[in-house]
Amino acid sequence: MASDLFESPDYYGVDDLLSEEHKLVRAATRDWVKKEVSPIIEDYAQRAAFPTQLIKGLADVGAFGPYIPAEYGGAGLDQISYGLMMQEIERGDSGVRSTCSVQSSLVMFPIYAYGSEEQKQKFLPKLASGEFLGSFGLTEPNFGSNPSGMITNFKDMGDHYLLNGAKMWISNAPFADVAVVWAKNEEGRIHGIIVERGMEGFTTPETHNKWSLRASATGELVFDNVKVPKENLLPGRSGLGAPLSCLDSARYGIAWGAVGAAMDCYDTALRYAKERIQFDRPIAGFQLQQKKLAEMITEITKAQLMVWRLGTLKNEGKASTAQISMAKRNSVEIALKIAREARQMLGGMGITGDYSIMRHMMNLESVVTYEGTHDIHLLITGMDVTGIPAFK
Ligand code: TGC
Ligand code: FAD
Repeated sequence: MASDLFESPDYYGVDDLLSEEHKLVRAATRDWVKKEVSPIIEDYAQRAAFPTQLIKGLADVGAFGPYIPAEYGGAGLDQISYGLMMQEIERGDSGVRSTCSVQSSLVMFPIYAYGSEEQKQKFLPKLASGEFLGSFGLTEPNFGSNPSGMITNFKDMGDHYLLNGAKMWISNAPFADVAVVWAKNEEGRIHGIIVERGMEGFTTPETHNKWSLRASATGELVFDNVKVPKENLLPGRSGLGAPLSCLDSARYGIAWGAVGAAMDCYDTALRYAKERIQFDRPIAGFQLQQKKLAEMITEITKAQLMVWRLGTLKNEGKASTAQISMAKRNSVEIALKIAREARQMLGGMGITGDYSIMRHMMNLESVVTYEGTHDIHLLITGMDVTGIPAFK
């Protein structure tokens, strides 16, 4: 890939809404992405390889558990800092951001929010330092948008639980040391259970042939009579609301992250358009190209303001599931549209790995699907404004 010349667009002076700490966190993450992610990521994506060497650096910049208190190894930052980190990391690659979303919001968050003190002490510091990589198993082959139908289950065997079933499409699975798995007990109630690599009957086959998120490892979690110690059950919350509350946190990070991918595509297209000469003038001088750029910066500006406001609500403990859902849907939708338009602006060069745009575009096809599809998020907003669920 060409060298990383990224300059962040800020058309409405959103920077003025950030504290000095926010700006420092963003600058540190951006510098790290420019130095460690941009030079290698295209090669890893082309080879569909997971860049494990980034794990330590992600931990060092605080991207594993940014808002988890320092006593458990987290960075103890606020929600806007968390959002800015996800923005900068996804500016580099959605797959690298995925690794952080899963680790922070889908593994560390449920252990922090619903785990016992022993579970927190045992797992959180190692997850924060990157010594452990985690995954989150909710989706099953026959239950994606409708996780309440899951069939993965566990039985109480007296001194342990016996876990059976399978999860599919699980980020980090092939490399994960621990998995927070959602399964039904004998009464059909959903619980979170921590499964550790090495437990007999637990396997994590990798999912191949993805055209999207190629630098993120995806796999299955398969449980064949896995004996799980009773102390690995998350005691603090049960029911579908438990995993859905984790999704709130991860969707919030994605809402910021996708803006980062959009900013990278816009910045690349703007620079290219000013330099690329056709018909004896820069293509940036043609009205049709200016329309594309004008629409991109407008949508990026609206999304930047939306996620900033969502961050302030989240800091105050007031962000609702529906508000987070709207921001996740909007950011990913505008990012995908911007990636497609930006790719066209680069002509033939846009389809190559010399530029980041095509990789972002393909990655965003996963981002628009996971953590609730675009359509499911439309239905969440629809339910919120009408009071009538239209899922079933
Ligand atoms: P519904 O009846 O609406 O709710 C069931 C119970 O949960 C409560 N609840 C919540 N609680 C806390 N936080 C939330 N956000 C909550 N949303 C709902 C709700 O009050 C209810 O409680 P109770 O006490 O009445 O039982 O559930 P439903 O079955 O009708 O489903 C609603 C729907 C469709 C919105 C939900 O299932 C959904 O969001 N589906 C999408 C599935 C999804 O997003 N899967 C993501 C899997 S993880 C992933 O993709 C990771 S990718 C990570 C990466 O690589 O970055
Ligand atoms: P389906 O639910 O089968 O949906 C198919 C289509 O039907 C979609 O367009 C959907 O919008 C539509 N649809 C479904 N229900 C309705 C309805 N009621 N009304 C209208 N339209 C509807 N899951 C995890 O648990 N952990 C992970 O770490 C994880 N990582 C992932 C990584 C990648 C790369 C991908 C692609 C997925 C990942 N997922 C993960 C799974 C992801 O959350 C699901 O793919 C997603 O929730 C959609 O489920 P599905 O693929 O089964 O699609």
